[in-house]
Amino acid sequence: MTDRKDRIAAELVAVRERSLAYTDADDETLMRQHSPIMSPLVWDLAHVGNYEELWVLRAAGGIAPLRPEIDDMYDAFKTPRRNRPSLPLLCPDEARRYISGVRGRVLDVLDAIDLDAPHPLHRDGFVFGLVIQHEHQHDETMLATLQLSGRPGLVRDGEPPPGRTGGPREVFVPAGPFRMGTDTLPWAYDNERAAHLVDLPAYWIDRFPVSNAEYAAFIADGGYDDPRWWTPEGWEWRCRTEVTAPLFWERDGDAWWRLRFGRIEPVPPDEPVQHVSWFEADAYARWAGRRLPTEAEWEKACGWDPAAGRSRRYPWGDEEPGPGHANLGHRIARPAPVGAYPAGASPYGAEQMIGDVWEWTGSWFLPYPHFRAFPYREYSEVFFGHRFRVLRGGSWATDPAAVRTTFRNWDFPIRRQIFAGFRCARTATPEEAAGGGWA
Ligand code: AVJ
Ligand code: FE
Repeated sequence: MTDRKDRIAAELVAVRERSLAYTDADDETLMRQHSPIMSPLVWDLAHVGNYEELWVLRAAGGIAPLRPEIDDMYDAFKTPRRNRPSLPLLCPDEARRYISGVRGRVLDVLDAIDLDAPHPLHRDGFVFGLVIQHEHQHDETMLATLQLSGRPGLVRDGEPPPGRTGGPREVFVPAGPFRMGTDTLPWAYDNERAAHLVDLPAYWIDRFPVSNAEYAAFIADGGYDDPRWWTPEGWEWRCRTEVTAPLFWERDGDAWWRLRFGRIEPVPPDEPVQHVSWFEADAYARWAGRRLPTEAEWEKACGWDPAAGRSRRYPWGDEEPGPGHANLGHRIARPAPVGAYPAGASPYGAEQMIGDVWEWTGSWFLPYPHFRAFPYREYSEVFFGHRFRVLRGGSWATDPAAVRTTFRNWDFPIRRQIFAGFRCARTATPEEAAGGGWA
C-alpha cells in the first residue's frame, strides 16, 4: 500500500476503536433509548457500518449488498430517532459482527482502487474521508447520548492543560474581503464549497469562548428573567421549558454544580460554557451588549491569513493538530480552560476556535454560491433554510479528521445536548474601523 492508503487505513482503524470503546457496555445500556432525541447506542453502531457498506462497498466498490433488508432501519430519513427503539435492531453482537464484516471488504476496496483516478468517490480517497468523518460525527453523538444517560464509567477522561488569563479579551479584524469555504481540501463536504470572496466590515470578536464564570454572571444578573435579552422565539422557548441554566447545571445556594458523565462536580469557572442552546447564547450576547458572530466573521477570524492572502486549514497553519494546538479528539472529556492553547491562535489572535466547544454563530445553515450536492442531497442540501443555526470549530469530542476552519455543523436552535458554547462579536465603530482597532 502507498503512504496515502496506509494513512486512510490507520484512520479507519482509529475511528472504529473509538466507536467500539463507546459501546463497550452491557446490552441493556446499548439497546435502551436514553433520550427521545437520541438513538439507542447500538443503532449508531450498526448505522455507521451500514453507511460504510452503502458508500464504500456498493457505490465506490461496486459490491453487491450484504444485508439489503436492514437498509431502511438504518436510514436516518426513513426512521426518525424516536422510532428507533421499537425496531428489530441488530443486537450488539450482531451489530459488531456486521460492521466488522463490512470493514474487511472496505480494506479490500481500499487496496484495489486508484486514488488518482478521476472517479469522484475514489479520487484522493474521498469516499473514505466521507465514512471516516461520518463515523467520528456519530461517535460524538454517542458521547452526547452517554452524557444524557448519566451513566458513570465508559468515558475516558484526562487532565486539561492550565488556562491563562491576562491580555486582550477581544481581537480586531479589519474590514476587507477574505476567501470563505474551499475548492481544494479533498475531504471537505459539499456544504464547504465553493470558495467565494466575502467582504466584511471591521469587527471585534472574543479572543476566547465565553466561560462558565461569565455565563454565571448573566444568570446572577437575572438574564433568564428579562425578555429584553431574548428573541421572541427564544423567550417563548425559555418560558415553555422553564430553563434557568445550561443543561446539566444544578444550583446549590450561590454555587453551581454540574453532572458530567455520571459524576457531580463544581462548575469550573474558567472553562468555556457548554450545553447552551442557540437561544441562550444569543440572549447572553445581547445582555453583554454584543452579538453572536456571523458564520463569515467566525471563519475569517479563525482561518484567514491576511499576510498570505489565503485561508489556513487550521488557525495555526496547515500542520495537523498536536496536543499543544487544540483540545480535539477526546483527549480529555471536557473543554480546557480559556487561554490553554496559545500555540493555537489564529493570525488575528483568536484562540480556541478549533476544539473545546462547538460555537454557535448568528447564521442560518444556507448554501454557498454555486453549491452542488455531492455525493447525496441528504448530507447537507435538505437541511438548508431558516431552521438550523450554524456551529463552527468542533469540540473536545470532535476528531481532527472531522474539523477544519471551513467545516460547517448545524443544529436546531433549541438543542443543548451537543458540546456547544459560543463567543461574542461586535461591529467596530467607524473610528475603530479607521484606526485599526484604536478609536
Ligand atoms: C452534521 C452533525 C448535523 O449528526 O446529524 C451524521 C452529521 N450526517 N449522519 C448529524 C451526519 C449523517 C450530522 N451533523
Ligand atoms: Fe449518519
